[in-house]
Amino acid sequence: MSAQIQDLGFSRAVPGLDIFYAAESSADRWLSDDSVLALIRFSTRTEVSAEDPRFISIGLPPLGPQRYVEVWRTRLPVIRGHDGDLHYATDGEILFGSLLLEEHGNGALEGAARAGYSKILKVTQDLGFDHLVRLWNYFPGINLEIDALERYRTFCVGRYEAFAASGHLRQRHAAASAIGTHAPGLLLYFLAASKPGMPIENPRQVSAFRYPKVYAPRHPLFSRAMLKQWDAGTHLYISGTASVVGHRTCHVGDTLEQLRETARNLEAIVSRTHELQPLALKSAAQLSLAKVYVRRAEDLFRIQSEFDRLFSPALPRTYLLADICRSDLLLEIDAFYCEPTAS
Ligand code: 3EB
Repeated sequence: MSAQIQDLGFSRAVPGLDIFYAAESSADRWLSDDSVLALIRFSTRTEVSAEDPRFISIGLPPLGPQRYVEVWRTRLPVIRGHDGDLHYATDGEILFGSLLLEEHGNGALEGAARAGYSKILKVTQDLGFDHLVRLWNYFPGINLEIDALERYRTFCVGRYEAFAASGHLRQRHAAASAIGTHAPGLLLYFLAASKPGMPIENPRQVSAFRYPKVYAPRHPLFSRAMLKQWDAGTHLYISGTASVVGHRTCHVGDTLEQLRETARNLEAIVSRTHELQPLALKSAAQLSLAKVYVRRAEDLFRIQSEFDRLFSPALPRTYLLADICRSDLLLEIDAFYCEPTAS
């Protein structure tokens, strides 16, 4: 009992699930904590652990001097399990799951994406967590053209086919990111819930599931953000956001202008959220966490100082070397917000 009280004293004053960055050297200590739902490492390899479904590593090399792990911590004891190669951990309300698929040869990505999503849709239903809240999609060579189709577009086809085959096309779409890694393996991980969240679109952008077919032969299935009321508090999960207005890429070749346009998109999502449900969140500077995906390492310093100016130097963020799903996009940001509990 006293250990529990001490433990609560340590944790931050936030409800339900807390997502934060911690020093990489503390990773093992966090994994020994039974209320940790997930621990994400950024490195040169994409891997999952056969022994611990909470651990994943993404082949996105961190940029800059700091080395962080992303820790997802709940307030309740976590139960772990797996269904075949889909690993999961849950505190009863929130399901964290991950799946690492191998591609065997050219042309295997569509099948891997379809198989991965079919598995996710089936297992989440079997476990009673029918509602996908947030999805991350990571795979290498995202802009490579194979058989006249860019791999991102091939991925979109496989994902779409899985949703179509399961009769889920009309369902609310989760918030998502689809990012190119620098290591082999298609890694899918997600948050799911037994009750739905509220999808949010960005009025400055055409919804991705209505993009013209030039961007992919099958629509990308995601919403711009998902507002989720957990029993213990409200979260906003913002999808990968880039310099896209309408459906077009803006500021081709100009990293800082792309960052400014991305900031306008994030502010638009925050405003739209506020219209639907007034939160303490009034500007993107108040977001709890951001991941900044950077295509060219040499852009890092310029991005860092402009990010501090546009948002806040106090906004916790990681910079990761990544490819973005359109070859003309030089950066993308995804973000998380946790509404502070009323005191
Ligand atoms: C865009 O605005 C950028 O296919 O799951 C962002 C987030 C993007 C998710 C996905 C794609 C995806 O269209 C691309």
